[in-house]
Amino acid sequence: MKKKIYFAGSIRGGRIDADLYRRMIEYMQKTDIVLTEHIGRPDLNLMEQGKGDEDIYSQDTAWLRESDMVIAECTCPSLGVGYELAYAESHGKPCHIFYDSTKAQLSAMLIGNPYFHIHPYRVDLEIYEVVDIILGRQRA
Ligand code: 6K6
Repeated sequence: MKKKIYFAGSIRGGRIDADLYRRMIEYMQKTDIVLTEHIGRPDLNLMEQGKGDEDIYSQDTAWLRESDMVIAECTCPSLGVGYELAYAESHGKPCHIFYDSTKAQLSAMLIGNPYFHIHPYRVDLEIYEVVDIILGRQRA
């Protein structure tokens, strides 16, 4: 059965890592469903103009409840992603948090919470190895 993944990444917190989000989403989509594939889109700012904040909140919280797990990329700090992780925790969803340890220090409110699975990485390649394990994929 395909897993439903809620991918979380910064939007209003800054789009510096948008291309990394896109690569991670495409990698997960090889075998599973990413409910939030728009997070990796380069034209997201344009799309954002047409949507109200209340609609965004109710759609995203519905997707969080529907998801099998949350995978968050947290190198670029985002209030929205922090909120989503707390929301996912309160609904018992497994949460995997990636961050580039050469560029960022993760908040103590995430790294200090044993509920979260924390995955620091130094090069992007390490992300994909861990994603394979999380998604239960066989590696050749
Ligand atoms: C995008 C595409 C179409 O419409 C949009 C409008 N914006 C958002 N759409 C969906 N989710 C959003 C939007 N803005 C924030 N989020 C959610 O919050 C995402 O799931 C991200 O993981 C997180 C980012 O929060 P901020 O605080 O960095 O914006």
